[in-house]
Formats: sequence, C-alpha cells, structure tokens
Amino acid sequence: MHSYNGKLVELPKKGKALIITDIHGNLTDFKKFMHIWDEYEDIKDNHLILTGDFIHAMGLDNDKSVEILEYVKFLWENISNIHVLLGNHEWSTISNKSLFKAGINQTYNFDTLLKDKFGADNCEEKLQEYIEFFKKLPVAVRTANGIFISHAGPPTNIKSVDEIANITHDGYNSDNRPFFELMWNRSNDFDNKQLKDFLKVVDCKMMIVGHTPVDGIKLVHKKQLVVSSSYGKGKKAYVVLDLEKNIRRSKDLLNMVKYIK
Ligand SMILES: [Mn+2]
Repeated sequence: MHSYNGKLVELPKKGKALIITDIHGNLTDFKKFMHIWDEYEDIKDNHLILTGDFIHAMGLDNDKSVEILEYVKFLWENISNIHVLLGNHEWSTISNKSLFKAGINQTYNFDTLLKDKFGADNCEEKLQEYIEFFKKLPVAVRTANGIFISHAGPPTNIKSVDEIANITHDGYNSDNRPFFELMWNRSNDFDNKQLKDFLKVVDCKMMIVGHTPVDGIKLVHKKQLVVSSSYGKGKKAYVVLDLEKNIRRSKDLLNMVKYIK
C-alpha cells in the first residue's frame, strides 16, 4: 500500500504531518495521540509519523508494548498515510541484541510479554511475525519543505540521500555503521559541522528526532529538534508539521510544537 523510495518516505508540499516519538509501551499516551490524529485523518494529504520506539516500557509498570504493536502494525498495513519508522528498540528486536535500560533487560521483558499473551507454543511464531513487520518499516521521512525526520542520528558519513534509501542493504547489525548511527546517535555523537553536512547531503534545512529523553523538546545546534512525546523528562510534546510552509529557521519549527497533558 505504501510506495516508498526504498527505506525513505518522501512527502510532498501538501497538508500536515503529525509527528510522535518514543511511545515506549505507554497505551494511555498512545490513545491520546490517536484521538489527536482523529482530527487530521479525514484530509487525505495529512500524515501521521511515528518515529519508532513504540515498544519496551523502560522500567515503567503496565507495559502495553504488544497491544500498541498490534495496533500500529494494523494501521501501517492498512492506511497509506500512516508512516511508522524504525527505532533502535525495534532494530534490536531484529538484530537480537539485548537492550538494558533502567537496569532491566527490555528484550527479556518483551519476550515475557509475548509468552504471557500468546502462550509458550505461539510466542516464537509471533516474535518472527513482528520481526518481519519491523523489517518492512522505513527509517526516515524527508519532506518537500526540507525537514528530515528519523528516530535518532544523524549518521556522520553519509554521501548521498540514496544511502538512506538503501541503508538496510548491509544488514541490521552494528557493523552497518550509518544505519547503526541513524538508530542510536545522540547530540554528543556528532558536532555542529557533521549535522550541517548531513542536512546538506539530504537537502534539508532541519531535522526532527526522538530517542533522547528531554523535557518536551530540545534544540540541538539550532538545526535538530529533539522531541519526547511520551517517555521523556517531563513535558510531552509532538509536532504538527505544516508541509506547505517555508521553514527558514528553528523558530518556524518551534511554532509547530504542541503538548499533551
Ligand atoms: Mn531510542
């Protein structure tokens, strides 16, 4: 149903894009965002972008990763203007890497959730089904008004936008450096020049990421907006990106940030 440029989603200069980051198994917040999406979904040029890490509750009680995953999978498979990007937690499920966060093995917890929900006989099959789903997901969105949206990053040695479109060709493992950095890089992994160079290569003015827990939003080197929609350090922010507007400076993007309670 989706027609993507490899692993890159290209959005035209039409409508709005609702951008939501890092749900991390929080069903209450996920439902709030789906209600917000209700107000946008009737217009065919509007898009919903989930920037990955919708699974793994990061030590919080009441991990609803499986319920959210089932819902997100259904949405992505059935609605062409819903875009689900890969985050490092989904990447880790594919690459079979244990993820320790908050002193808890998130991968082990996820396996336990699957066992509880689907039983010991079916949980392995269900895990394989989810891995196949994750492998289909794109890794980034580029908008015609020059915004690059991904889970994390930027990777520091990209030479062309095609490298993003083909980034999974070298596999879902940490030897695939550009892909690894797109999933994992935080602000201390790159400098101002590396961010500028990346944006130039992908022909964008600014980028939006999740991944690093912040108090709602944080601006990095005036060109990267870090957003925490659910799992973060206080305020819960999202972006209603106007795809038709010329974005010249960070203030234009900051004006599109909204919050949930
Ligand atoms: Mn992350």
